[in-house]
Amino acid sequence: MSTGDERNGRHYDVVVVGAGMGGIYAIHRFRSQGLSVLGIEGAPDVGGVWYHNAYPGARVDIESANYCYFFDPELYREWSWTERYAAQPEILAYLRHVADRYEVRPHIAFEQWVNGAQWDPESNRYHVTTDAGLAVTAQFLVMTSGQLSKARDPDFPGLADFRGEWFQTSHWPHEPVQLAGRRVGVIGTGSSGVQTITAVAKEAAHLHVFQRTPNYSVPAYNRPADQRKYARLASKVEEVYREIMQTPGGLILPPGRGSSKDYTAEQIQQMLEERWAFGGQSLLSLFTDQGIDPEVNEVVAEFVRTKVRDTVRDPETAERLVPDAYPIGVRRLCIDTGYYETFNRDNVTLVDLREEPIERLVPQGIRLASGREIELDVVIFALGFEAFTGALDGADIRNEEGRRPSDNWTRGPRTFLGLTTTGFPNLFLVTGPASPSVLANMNVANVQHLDFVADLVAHMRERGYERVEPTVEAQDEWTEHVASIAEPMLRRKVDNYMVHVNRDDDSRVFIPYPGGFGDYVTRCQAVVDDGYAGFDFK
Ligand code: N01
Repeated sequence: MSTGDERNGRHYDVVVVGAGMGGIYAIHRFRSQGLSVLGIEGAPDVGGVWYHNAYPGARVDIESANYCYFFDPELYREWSWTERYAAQPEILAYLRHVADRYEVRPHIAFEQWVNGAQWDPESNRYHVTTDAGLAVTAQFLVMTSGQLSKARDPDFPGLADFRGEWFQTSHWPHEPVQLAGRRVGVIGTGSSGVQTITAVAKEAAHLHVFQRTPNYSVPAYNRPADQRKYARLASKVEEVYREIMQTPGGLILPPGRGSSKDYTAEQIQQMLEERWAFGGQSLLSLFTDQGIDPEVNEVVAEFVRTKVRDTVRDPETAERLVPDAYPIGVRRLCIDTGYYETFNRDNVTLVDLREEPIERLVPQGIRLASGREIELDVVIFALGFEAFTGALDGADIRNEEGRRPSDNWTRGPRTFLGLTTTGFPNLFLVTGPASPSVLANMNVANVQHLDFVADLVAHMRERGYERVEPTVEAQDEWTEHVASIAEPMLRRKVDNYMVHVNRDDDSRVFIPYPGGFGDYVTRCQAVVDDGYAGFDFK
């Protein structure tokens, strides 16, 4: 109970919402410049999505030597990853280590969700409340609540009748879940589903995979971390970090090869094979025109389809798995460790929901529209997230007119730099809409944003300003700038969680900043160099 909480009624310079990768650094960064900070976190521990997504097989899809903090070279050097792509328990252990090393935990109110944040223009403060009864005020509200953190909950008819157990990948229990020897169904084949399916197939008596849209998945080639490579990076952390800050994705990948038009068909196939052998997201950054020119994209897509057909032995299952619904790279590429091979196992069956949609759950399992019933002991939902606005809406942030940010975004998010939005003074949306966000290495993006915000706050303190918000002109310009870069991109044209579609006129707003992380960093620096042009201080 927070009514007896000594923090009740206190005023803080900064309230940080969410103690994941972003929140941990935020608390450390703001505290180290002498500000009073309170973090508020729903879970009983730090970690954010890496706490909640503890499902079997969960691991990062960016190499761990890149997906970590660079702000302190000592921290980088003292931690050594065991795998090229660390699994969820190791990432959580790392985040706990960072939280302890920088004494972040004492500044977090755990096990409570922010359920209100009302801006008071008289005092220039947010009145922040939680579902545990905590009430505090803060001059600055920093949302490190994540863009992919509010789960899309299952709403299948009959769920309450199901006699087995069901779980969501995004809220996986921290107690052991018994899957061995049981009949398991997984619904959803995005990044979470692909990882879960590959892991659960090895345990379950039988696994049914319920697939609505076949996605592209490429091998991670996970393996023990190359300690010599890591030591090399660790010996020049500052240099590596500077390099990463200039890359398109906030991570080091093999360099792109320019336009595909400069190569013969044979050379292109050879390069695709090289990328396939390297693994991971590198396949998407091969040619500059593969995200724009449908014909070039089709060459890359067909290359992956051939791999699927070559891997999956049963031709009918292979055809169902072949990703044919959209161009490659417009949705996030899944990175796997033996996903397609999983369908060669005797204990795995693919159910194509395009042929047989789910009608409902029944006490003994799932009934399909065809009338077929599949008996299950456990159902796992990997249905994705209410991206970008889910967690923000959950905190119920209101401005002086009683509006929430998303009330102003009915035709797509509008922000300045993805960090701030007009009408909401002193509110910062870390990795928010129209920042590189889900297109970048989130760890690096978080730190870049928080350094920007912390410097902005220091700038205000030095000059005696109490409130800041972007100008309407700056926000309009940024929104148009993002739209103009996204305009020719194939990824804007396909429905997915990165696109806001206005159904009345089919206008489409691509949500993340698609100009590349390095370009974004340069533009942020230009704003600073120009005396925080685009911000209105009071
Ligand atoms: O979610 P998703 P996710 N009936 O939205 C299906 C990050 N991430 O959690 O495509 C049946 O991609 C849906 O089908 P469809 C990463 O950024 C990273 O997997 O809409 N199916 C789809 O197959 C990623 O992009 C990592 O037809 C339904 C799936 O559920 C993001 O999180 C790991 C359905 C949702 O896929 C989201 O990935 C995990 C229904 N009613 C996640 N509703 C790594 O770092 C939805 N689906 C590796």
